[in-house]
Amino acid sequence: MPTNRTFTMIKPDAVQDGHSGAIIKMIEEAGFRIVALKKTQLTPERAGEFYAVHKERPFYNDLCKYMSSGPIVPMILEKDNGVADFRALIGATNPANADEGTIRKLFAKSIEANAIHGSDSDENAEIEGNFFFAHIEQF
Ligand code: IDP
Ligand code: MG
Repeated sequence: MPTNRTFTMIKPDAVQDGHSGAIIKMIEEAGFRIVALKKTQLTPERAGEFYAVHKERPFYNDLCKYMSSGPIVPMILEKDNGVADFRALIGATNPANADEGTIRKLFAKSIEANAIHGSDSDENAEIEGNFFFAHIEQF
């Protein structure tokens, strides 16, 4: 597979618990190059925009509240087969179902507070990366 980009963010629970460094280390050791990175915080409205695809789901309001509850660390990453390889590195949405050694197995607290996001397609990776980093001239 050619090199491609994915988008991730370390979620408020993992940042609050001081796991950002350990998670970034796992990401780099798995062969991802960090293209862009920052620490920021979403408003509930911005979180709602990011997760608009889930707005009919019962967990949507709670998710927006949780995702705006503290700082996050969004990143654009690059690697061969980046989207799929990153989903494998983070593990299943529900940490109870996540494989041993995955980021969610190690750091997630619950199906909602599950430590980290990973894009599900090349197309969404580009949209999500632009959501946070469109103002950067070159990345
Ligand atoms: P993903 O992050 O593994 O792609 P999605 O189904 O896209 O999972 O859901 C987006 C986020 O919404 C999840 O990462 C998690 O934080 C939250 N979420 C998903 N399903 C549930 C649920 O059943 N209850 C509460 N929160 C959920
Ligand atoms: Mg998803």
